[in-house]
Amino acid sequence: MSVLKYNVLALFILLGASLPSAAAAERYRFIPAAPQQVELTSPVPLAEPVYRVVPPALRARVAGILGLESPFKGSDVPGNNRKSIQTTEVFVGLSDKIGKVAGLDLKGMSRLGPEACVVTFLDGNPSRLVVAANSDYGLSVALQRLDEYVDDNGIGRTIRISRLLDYPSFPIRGVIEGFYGRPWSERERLDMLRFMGQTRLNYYFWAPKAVPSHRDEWRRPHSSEEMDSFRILLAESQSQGIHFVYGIAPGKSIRYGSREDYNALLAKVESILELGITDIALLMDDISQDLKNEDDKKLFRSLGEAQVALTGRLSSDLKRMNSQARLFFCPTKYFGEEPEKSDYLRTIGKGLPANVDIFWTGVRVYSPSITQADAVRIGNVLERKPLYWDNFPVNDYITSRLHLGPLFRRQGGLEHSTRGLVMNAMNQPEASKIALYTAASYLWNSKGYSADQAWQTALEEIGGTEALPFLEEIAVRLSGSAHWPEGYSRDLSARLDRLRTDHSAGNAEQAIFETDAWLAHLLRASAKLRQNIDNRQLLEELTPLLDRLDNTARLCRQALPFYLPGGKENRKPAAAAQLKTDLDSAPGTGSLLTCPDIKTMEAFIKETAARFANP
Ligand code: LTM
Repeated sequence: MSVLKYNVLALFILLGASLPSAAAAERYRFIPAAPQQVELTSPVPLAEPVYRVVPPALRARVAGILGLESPFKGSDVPGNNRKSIQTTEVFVGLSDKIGKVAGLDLKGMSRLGPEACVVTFLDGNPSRLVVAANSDYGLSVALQRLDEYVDDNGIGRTIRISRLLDYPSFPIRGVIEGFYGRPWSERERLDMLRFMGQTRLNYYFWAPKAVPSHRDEWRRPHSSEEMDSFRILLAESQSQGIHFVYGIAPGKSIRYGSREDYNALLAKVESILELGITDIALLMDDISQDLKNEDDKKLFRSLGEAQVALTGRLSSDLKRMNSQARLFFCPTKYFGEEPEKSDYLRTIGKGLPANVDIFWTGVRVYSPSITQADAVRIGNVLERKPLYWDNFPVNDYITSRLHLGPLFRRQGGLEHSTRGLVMNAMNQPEASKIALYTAASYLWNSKGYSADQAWQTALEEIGGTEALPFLEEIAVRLSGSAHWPEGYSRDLSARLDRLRTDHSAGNAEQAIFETDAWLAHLLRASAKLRQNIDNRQLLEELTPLLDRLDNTARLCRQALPFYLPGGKENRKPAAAAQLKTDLDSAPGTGSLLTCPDIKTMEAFIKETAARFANP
């Protein structure tokens, strides 16, 4: 009897609450990362399966991967044939049960968290296959992995692993609809939940700043349409194995000492609990750092004290109303390099109940990197591991740019010092999926994460294979941000600089020729993307920026001949002035916070017009 020895990755945080059941394992399409541990072998033939233990709900799925059960069930085989008929005994189920039935020590599994699973041969013997997990969700992961590593060549099945151990790096792998501006529609939310289920993201936070009943008019009860929508979203979340978290942001106007305000808040949250939503987030970001209300100033010494009192009370009332209820909290100060210097944060850390998760965006609002050192530092102040509200790929502060690059510079192993990461998305849900896919990959296996690899897969999964090379090129051009400074090449500025220098020396032909070819290539990529992309929603979201990119690239090409030596016929002042007129009349021009290449082109067109319109 072999005892599995696990390389347990430091301490694992068990989720406080039970997982929603992953009802339809079949629905999950991919795990966006490599397994935590896998021992690959050359393909081992699998004989016809004999199912010893398989939960009824999973039988069809297991048979789909390993084949229908053999009619010869081991000891049932008639004596003479006994040796000649090979079967593979298959054990599938929850770890404690399988441990007992198969005589396998799976106790170490519990330290790997509720989503952990193992696929292994018993005693290294390929005729006995064990697939075990700590939960239904873990079983759906295990079967997906099995499917990945079992091949059917038409004659028989083979398996390419001798042992696999898998579990997500982070217990909380989330998406927050926590941005300003246009909220997602119900259809978009449902679609996002399905995508999250597919990519193993497991927490969705409903917190759209622009929805009045979430923030500005938080006292107002939800309309019946809103309640119906929550029901629908909750049902989809549950079927995808996702925790649906309801956010409420009363901070702009709440009077912390007011019984009336507290009751309004509690009534609102109670109505949500009644729907079956048990995860609640109290969000106090982007409000005054000081107490404003005169009565509050008399009752509390600071904003921190007032929020501690409110959160403590809400937390215990929630628990009283529903023992499964959990609370998340976003503090008013939620980023910084020296958190220990903040009295407010120390008050929050000391005062909030230990089971309340507290958000932190990192050293900045948009943190270019998140390291273990930062996490430990804020963790010491908050007296618990922080939960990162990662402001990527959100673009509400820079609406004429899309963040289409991968997640970068989140340290491998960060899970040892944090509860998880919750990604704040863009107003464009479909375009967000590129970054979210890469985040899902990091969150599943932080140490094995390759931004580039995950990004390539994301582009292909989301845009389709045909569009891949064009989407990649356009993503690079349309992105560029603190998160992805290396994402866009500085090709264009360098080319235009050379063109200016060569123009002064009277020999800009080559630079003009090369820049024109570069712009033509860009325009071709844009056209090819439009032709080849099969994701219509993504195209719709990209179109305003693609139009702007195309328009500026065309005008930029028209500007180039002005720099030809001696080409007076190309330097008609009216034509130069027209460039500026055409640029100004194009939709979107002027919003400065756009992607770098568009900015560079717009500046060049204006410069050309100014230079040649009044010779
Ligand atoms: O980041 C937090 C905690 N709050 C807000 C978000 O709602 C907003 O979407 C982002 C990006 O602009 N910045 C914030 O400060």
